[in-house]
Amino acid sequence: MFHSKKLVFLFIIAVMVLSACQSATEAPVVTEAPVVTEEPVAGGAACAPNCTYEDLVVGFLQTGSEGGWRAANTASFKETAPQLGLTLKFYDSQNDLAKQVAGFQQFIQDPEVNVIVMSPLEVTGWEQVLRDAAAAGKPVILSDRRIDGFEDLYESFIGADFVEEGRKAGTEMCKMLEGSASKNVWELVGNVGAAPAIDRGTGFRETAAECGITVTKSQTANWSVVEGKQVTEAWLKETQDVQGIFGQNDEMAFGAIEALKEAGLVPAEDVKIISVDATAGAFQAMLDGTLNVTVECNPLLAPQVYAAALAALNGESLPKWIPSEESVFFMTDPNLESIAAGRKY
Ligand code: GYE
Repeated sequence: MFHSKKLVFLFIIAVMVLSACQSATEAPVVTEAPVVTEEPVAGGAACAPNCTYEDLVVGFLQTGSEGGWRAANTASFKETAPQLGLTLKFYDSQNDLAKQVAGFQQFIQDPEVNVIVMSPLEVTGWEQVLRDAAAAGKPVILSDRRIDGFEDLYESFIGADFVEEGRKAGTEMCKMLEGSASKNVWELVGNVGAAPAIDRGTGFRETAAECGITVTKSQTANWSVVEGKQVTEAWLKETQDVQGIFGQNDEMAFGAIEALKEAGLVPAEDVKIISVDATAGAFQAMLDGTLNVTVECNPLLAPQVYAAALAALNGESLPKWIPSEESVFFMTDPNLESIAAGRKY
């Protein structure tokens, strides 16, 4: 009995991890509905424990449309829903927390929606709506970004280990600044209060400290090229004593690259640059020789998230965190061109 339950559980995890590994370069994988366990715990839905994707109506609260990563993430949800046969209600929070909370309340009230999926703009501010969703019998799945606490009020978080992404960036910056007389690094940070902004900074400082790197400047640039450029320009007016720039996403690093060029510095040579996301734009910048390293953050999360949403609708228990599989890519990789050609985003 215990043995077969464990097998079913491991099967669900295997499906989710597999879809994560394959998704970076291929079309979203259509995953099979999870197998029902022998003693299912009935979910709130009338069809549980035998709900199928056709029964699933997902209310998805997206952050907004702030860049390449987000566009790929949104496309993953919009493309995969019709492939699986589920109904998607998509809400664009326009990077406004109040709008995202209002959208959450709308989905609680919407009689058609039976599972709520959210990419939280910030790590706090969710207690009340999570309690209201629980009272309404609507399971909640977190996609892409975690929140602080209240694990008992959502089914699962599917997304990256942002601290580990930061650690990877710190480790690579150490390697590039080896032997450098000074190791001053500037950090372009994501929107204040967002999990990737907080965690990537934590992870970067952890490994960067091991080789004596000092983060001498750090400021939000809200994931944007324009603000990434403006912030870097302002810093360059103060000093050019910088050996590395850590852009918490590709777009902010692109802005820094432009600012360095206009200041007469050579990006990726005079100043080493590392970004996070590994979007197509980052591969182009590496092929152009202006970006040294990009740490992947996988946006193609929809197959895993929808599989988890269906499992939740059927009242099955899920691991609280399902991390996505990710790599690191280098300007110096001899196969960079063919790697770039094979990527979906
Ligand atoms: O790194 C950034 C986007 O939440 C992981 O949000 C995501 C981040 C991603 O704006 O480009």
